[in-house]
Amino acid sequence: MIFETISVTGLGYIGLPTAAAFASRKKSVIGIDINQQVVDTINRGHIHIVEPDLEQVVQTAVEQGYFRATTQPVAADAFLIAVPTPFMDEHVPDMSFVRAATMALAPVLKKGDLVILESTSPVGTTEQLAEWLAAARPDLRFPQQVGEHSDIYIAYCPERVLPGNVMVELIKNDRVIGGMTPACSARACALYNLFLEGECVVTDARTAEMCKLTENSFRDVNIAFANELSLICAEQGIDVWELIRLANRHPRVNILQPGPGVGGHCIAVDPWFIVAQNPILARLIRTAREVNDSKPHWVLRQVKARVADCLAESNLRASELTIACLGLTFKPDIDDLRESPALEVAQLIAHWNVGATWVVEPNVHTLPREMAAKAQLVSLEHALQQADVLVMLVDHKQFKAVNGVQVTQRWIIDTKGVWR
Ligand code: SAJ
Repeated sequence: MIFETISVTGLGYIGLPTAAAFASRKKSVIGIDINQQVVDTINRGHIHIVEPDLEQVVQTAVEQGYFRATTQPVAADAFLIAVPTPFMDEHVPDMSFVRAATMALAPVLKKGDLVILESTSPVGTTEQLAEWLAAARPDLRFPQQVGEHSDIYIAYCPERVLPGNVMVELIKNDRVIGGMTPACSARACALYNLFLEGECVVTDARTAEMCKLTENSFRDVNIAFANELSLICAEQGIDVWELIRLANRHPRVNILQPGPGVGGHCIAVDPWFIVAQNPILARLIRTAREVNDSKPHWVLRQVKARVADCLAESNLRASELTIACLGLTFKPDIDDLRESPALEVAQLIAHWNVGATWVVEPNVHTLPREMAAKAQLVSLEHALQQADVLVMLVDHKQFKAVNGVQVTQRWIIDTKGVWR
């Protein structure tokens, strides 16, 4: 099983680091992306996302000729698909990017090639992908037709890397390998073992698909527990962070941290894939999503209550008031705004239209379009000196570095317990 050329479709938060990891092992890697700007950036040795240590690996791989990007698939020995799988209305998964990526590579497939789906997908997607390919290439034999003797090997191998620590976790984490046949799994293991230090754990494609959804649903349910506790504690006059710290001293209790909600393209999305396929059975998973999704609105109600206190206790008029939102990204020390509850809270505040809304976000240089007309990006120093109300939304390192004692504002809504 020699993989001379490896193709990676989708050069985003997962595809780009994965392509770079193969290229760093001196494999010829072709990255495919529909976005010409992304392709051009990468071919100049730069990256379009923020991820520690990634740019250096990409730059070296491009300079040494192991990695190039293009918009059209070309022949390769292994094809990885790492395109987005968002959801549409009613939280139904949108598989159109997976389908488009699959159909685009179909014409360049040849006997002996390996196709791996990495995108988070509902159970059964890998079998569906195999059907799409079989329909497009009747000249080739696929696993669902001939089992072990197929011309094309197909597997589902989900990524499980944590944004912000991708270059470490990509190499170190164990990898679930769900081949359509044992031969497919063996090929996929051989491919990942080019850079993997963790173990390849082999299963079938459907279990691997469910495993990915399960991991993120587990985390979502556990964060929902923390978020529900934070609502209850606010009502009971209890410091939720103190409570969790104490409860976690029990040897079998490990409660996660509350926040403004749950964001990112994974945990806020993937559990819905289980709910969409199992609407009657997935009660806890659905409720966890609802608890986490409703948290930004609860935060807004807290902000409104504090602002009412502020107006009652100061000489300010509502129009003179300044509310500073600290953080917009979906978690600390990244630039990713996808499904960000912090962004949602800031938008709700800005559209509430009381006084001025300021935003402090050290990882973003311009406000997203939907906020630009309603809010203003300011420095942390400026917000700390001038704002009337502070809303802590993301525990960025710059915010944690501020000593809470130096914060003079009386009206603070701290969703992350940073300045307790
Ligand atoms: N969050 C909390 N409280 C916590 C932990 C997280 O409110 O105690 C929030 C974060 O602020 C963020 C959201 O949850 O808004 C998700 O952040 P995260 O750090 O839990 O996860 P992601 O989305 O960055 O990455 C997850 C990881 N999955 C698990 O930990 C089970 C990662 O391993 C997956 O590879 C990734 O999803 C993915 O791509 O699916």
